[in-house]
Amino acid sequence: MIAIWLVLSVITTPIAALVIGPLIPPGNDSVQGMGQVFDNQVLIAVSAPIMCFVLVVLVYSLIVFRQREPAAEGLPIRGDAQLQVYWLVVTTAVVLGLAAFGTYELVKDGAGGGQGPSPTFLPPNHNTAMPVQVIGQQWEFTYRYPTFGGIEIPHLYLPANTLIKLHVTSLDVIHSFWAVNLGVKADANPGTDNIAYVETRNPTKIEIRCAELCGLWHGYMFDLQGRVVSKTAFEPLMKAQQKIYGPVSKFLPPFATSYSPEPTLRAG
Ligand SMILES: [Cu+2]
Repeated sequence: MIAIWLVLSVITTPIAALVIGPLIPPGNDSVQGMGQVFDNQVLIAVSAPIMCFVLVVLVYSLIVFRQREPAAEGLPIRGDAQLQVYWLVVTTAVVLGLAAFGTYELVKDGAGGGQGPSPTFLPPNHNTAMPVQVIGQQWEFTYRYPTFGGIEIPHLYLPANTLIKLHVTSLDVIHSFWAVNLGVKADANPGTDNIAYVETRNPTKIEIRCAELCGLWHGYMFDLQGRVVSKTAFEPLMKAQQKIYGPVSKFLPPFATSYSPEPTLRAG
């Protein structure tokens, strides 16, 4: 049984890690996304031998312990001290090992999730990050750029190979900002500045969806027109956006970390 398990594991583990792992979202469009793909590869590589073991035991039991005559039973394993020790040692090692690995991966450079208004785990060079505010409301996200005159625009545009500091907030109910292929998912809470870091890579489309059931048209709260563009194309693109959306900026509240639709409650 162990021989069959070893052979199966040696065959399936590299296939799982190197072929199936990279097919699992989010893909490699951001540094955080790459980190998630790597994590998936590690998890699926660890899972493959466990899955093989379960299947081998199942098939072995079906064949060897099949009841041929009345009252025939398989080997009793209850009270088998050696088996219990193996079981405890292996499962403890796998679970604690993955917990340590997962914690390190989360802490390393931000795993693409929001960390609240004062993030504990900062990516290197976080001081150089470009701030972009994501504002959720029923039923769309808009994006505000404090470094481009505080304009607010309907699609997310980001420069390539740049660390972005996303300030995610909401005007009404709880939404969740999910930039699918960038590996970012951060809750958008009213009155809260939820910060998530993401480092873009090559120019690409951005798929954005709301990931929190937020009302009647939640299912339509998506946008496929966001773009990561080259650094040289980004400045002219934003200048053009400023031309279009700049004139209405005077009707917006001043840029703040969060907003209230109720003017008397409006946070500075
Ligand atoms: Cu929503």
